[in-house]
Amino acid sequence: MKFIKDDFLWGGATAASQIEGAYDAGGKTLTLLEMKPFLPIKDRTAIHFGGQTKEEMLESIENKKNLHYPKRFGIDFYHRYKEDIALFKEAGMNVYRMSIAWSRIFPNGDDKEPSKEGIAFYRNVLTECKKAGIKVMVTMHHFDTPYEITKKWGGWKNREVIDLFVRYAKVLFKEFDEMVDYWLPFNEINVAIWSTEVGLGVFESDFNSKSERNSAAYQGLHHQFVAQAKVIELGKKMCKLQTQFGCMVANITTYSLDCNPINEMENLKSQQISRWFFYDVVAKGEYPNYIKRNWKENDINVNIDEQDLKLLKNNTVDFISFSYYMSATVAVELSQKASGNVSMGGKNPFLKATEWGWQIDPIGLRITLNQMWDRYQKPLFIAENGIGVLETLNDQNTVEDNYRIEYLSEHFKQINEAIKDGVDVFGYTMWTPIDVVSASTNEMSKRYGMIYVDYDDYHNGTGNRFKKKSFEWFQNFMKTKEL
Ligand code: BGP
Repeated sequence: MKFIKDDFLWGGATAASQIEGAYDAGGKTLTLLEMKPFLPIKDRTAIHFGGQTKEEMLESIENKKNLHYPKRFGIDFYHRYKEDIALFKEAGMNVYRMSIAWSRIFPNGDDKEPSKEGIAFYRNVLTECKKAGIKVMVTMHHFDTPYEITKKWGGWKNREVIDLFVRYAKVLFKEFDEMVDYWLPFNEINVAIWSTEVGLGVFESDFNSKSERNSAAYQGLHHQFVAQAKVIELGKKMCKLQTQFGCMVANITTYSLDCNPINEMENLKSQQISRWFFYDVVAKGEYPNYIKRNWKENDINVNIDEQDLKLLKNNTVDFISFSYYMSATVAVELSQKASGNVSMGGKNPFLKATEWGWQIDPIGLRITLNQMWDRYQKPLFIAENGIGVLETLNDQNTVEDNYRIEYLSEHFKQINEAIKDGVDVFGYTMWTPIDVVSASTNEMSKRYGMIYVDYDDYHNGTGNRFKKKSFEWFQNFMKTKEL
C-alpha cells in the first residue's frame, strides 16, 4: 500500500533537556529536571512524573555523593549535532522538531542581554538543518523552566513569568525567524496539571491542600495560555508570512471500559478534562463551561481577567499538534481508585502494552485524528509517537528492532486511513529519531530511537551512534512510501 500524500512531512522530535548535555556551557543554568538524580526504578508501569519531593531532591543533591543526573548530560548533542543531523538527513527525514532551552538564552531569567553563546549554538544547529534540506519546528518550552525562575519568581504560578517568556520568544523570533518553519510555544501544555514540577517549574510539595495545589496548577496553566497567545500575536508581527504557530497537547485517547452509560459518561468527562479543554482554549479561544463546573465542584480558584479572554480569542493557533503513544480505558470504578489528580486510565484487554504499560493502539490514532478534525477543523500534526524499549547492541553493532518497525508502520497506515477519511493532517515526527534520556523515568535505557546511542543510565559509554534496523526501514519508506 502506498502512502497517499506526497507533500507530507516525515521526521523526528527531540527535546533540549533530553538530548543536549553540556548543562553549564556558555553560562547555561539548570532546570528543575536537570537537578533530579537518577534513582533506579522498581515499578516500570507506575507514573513517575513528579517523582521526588522538593525536600528529597534538595537533600539528595546536597548530601549524597556519586549521584548521577542524566538530563545534564543528555546524549551530548551539544557537541555532536553535526553528526546527528547528518544521520537524520541520511534517514530521509524532511522535518526535525527540536526544542530551544530557555536557560541557554536567558540563564538567569531576567539577564540584561541574551546569551551570545546560546544564540550561536542554536544558529549553528538550525543552519545545519537548513543545509540538510530539513524543515524545522521549534518548541520554546519543553518541560524546562529555568530553575532560576523557580527560585526567584516561584515558577509559572507567578503572572510575571509571562513577560519573561515573551521576552525570550522575542529573541528567538529576531534571531531565528528565517530558519524556522513552525513554532510551538509549549510542549504538552496539559502536563502542567499532572505535574507542576515538569510543566510549571513549581515544586509539588509547596502546597498544603489539594484545592490549593490544583488552583495553582490551573493558574500556572492559564499564564501559559496567555503567554502562548502573546507569543503568537508577537510572532505574527515579527516572523515571515509563511511561519505557522501551533499548540502541543499530550493526547490520551480513552474508551469507556464497557457499554454501561455511567462509564461512557465518565469517559466523556475524562476526555473533557484531560484533553478537549486544552485544545478548546487554544484553538477556539474560549474557556468551556465544563471546566468552570469542574473548578467550582473541586474548589479550584483561577484568576482570569477580561483582557486575557480577549487575547485568547484573538490569537488562536494556526495548527494543532499532539503526542500520541497509547490509549486507555475509563470507568467510574477506575477513577475512584486512581490516586493523584489524573488517572492514566485502565487496561484494555484487546491491546498489547510496552514494558512500561503503555498500550499500543494504532487504530486509536485514526480515531483521534478524526475526532480532532471534526471538532476543530484546523490542520493537524503528530508531534510525537513511538515505542520505548530496553535494548542492547548485538554482535553486528545493531539492534534488530522489528517491534519498532511494526509499531511505526501500523501507525503510518492509520494516518493514511485518516487522510482517506478526509482529515487534514500534514506531518509526523517520531519520538525519537535517536535514543535520548527519558522524560519521565530519567533513564537512558528506555530507548525510542532508530539510532542507538552508547550511553547507559549513568552516562558510561562512548556515546557513539549506531543505526538500528528501523533506520534502514524508515530510509526505504521515505524513498518508496510503501507501507
Ligand atoms: C512526552 C514528552 C517527551 C518524551 C516522551 C516519551 O511526554 O514530550 O519529552 O520523552 O513523552 O516519554 P518518556 O521519555 O517518559 O518515555
